[in-house]
Amino acid sequence: MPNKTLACLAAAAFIAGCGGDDDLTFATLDGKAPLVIGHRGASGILPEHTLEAYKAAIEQGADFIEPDLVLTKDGQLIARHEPMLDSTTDVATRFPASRMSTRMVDGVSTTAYFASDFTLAEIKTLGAVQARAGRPAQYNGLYAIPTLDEVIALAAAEGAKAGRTIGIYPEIKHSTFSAGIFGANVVEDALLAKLHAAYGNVADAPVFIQSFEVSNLQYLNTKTSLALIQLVDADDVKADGSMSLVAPYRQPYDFVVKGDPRLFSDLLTDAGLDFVKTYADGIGPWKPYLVKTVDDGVDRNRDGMLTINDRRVDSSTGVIEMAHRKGLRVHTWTFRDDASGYGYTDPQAEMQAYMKLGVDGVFTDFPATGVEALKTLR
Ligand SMILES: [Ca+2]
Ligand SMILES: [Ca+2]
Repeated sequence: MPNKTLACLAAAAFIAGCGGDDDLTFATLDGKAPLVIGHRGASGILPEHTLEAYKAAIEQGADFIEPDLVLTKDGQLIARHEPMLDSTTDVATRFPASRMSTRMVDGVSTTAYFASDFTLAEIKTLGAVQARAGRPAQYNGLYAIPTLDEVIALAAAEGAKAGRTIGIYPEIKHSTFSAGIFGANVVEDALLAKLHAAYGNVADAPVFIQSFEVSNLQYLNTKTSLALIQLVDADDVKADGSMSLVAPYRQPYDFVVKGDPRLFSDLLTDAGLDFVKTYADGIGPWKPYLVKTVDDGVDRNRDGMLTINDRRVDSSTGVIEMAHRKGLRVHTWTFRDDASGYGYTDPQAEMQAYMKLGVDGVFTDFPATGVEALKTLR
């Protein structure tokens, strides 16, 4: 091994210019470039969780596409961020209000059109709509809601076309809620049946399974060699830069049900990461968990107010380094061109800051920005 490479590997932090692009050394767990993960597809430009949005993410250069998954009434896995169809589809224009129901979703009483009350055939009559204000709305109603099978087929076909492997990063949404309707581990077993058929039951498949809950990942760990990622949430960042933990973003919901007092933040301590390591291959913390910020009195986004969004990112909180010492990957979220960057006004510079700290992957609604951030990282 050339000395130059050795010197690069020996450095604790990201090193630039170690012999050209091919030899760039990253502070990631495996030393490879961090993954750019198309969050709900290229959801910044097209309605989220549609084949069109995933295809756009691949065309923009994403390494992985991310389908969030819920079950239909007839037990089919479809890509939706919530078990409710209201905010991301035109269901209210196609079905009467009598098809709505009221259910407890992670402790919150919710009246909505639930995917679990509709067959796949019914859901296939819906059109996806843009969920976030300020994003292009001209595609509303044009694209169908895809099944997991269709997402897997798309990744394979587009990967073959592009000559590279396109991974998929499925998230099981609201596992406890789903178990209450369909039975314990029904959604987990349905997911594994699809993934094992498509990719095999192997650790190096281009697949990560993610969840905010813990027990379902522990269950999956007994059933699969596929990589598992523990997501770590919070509800907000306080004015002093510390994390705010308020229900339902205070604890994994299965912890709430079981009376386990641990908070999301407890999963990122030394002991918490040791615990996660017993069943998962990595963590997916919300990005403010990873960086220390300071208030230096500068109105960075020039809106006349000093808020959390103006704080300067100072350094790592140590979570990335501690996770890496334990052999855990760190994939963080969500990077958006059109939303608060917690200390950054340039979305590309923001992603680069996290890449330099050593994150193994970034979830972004704008994969092109992530690809460009990586390309110009020095
Ligand atoms: Ca997700
Ligand atoms: Ca400001």
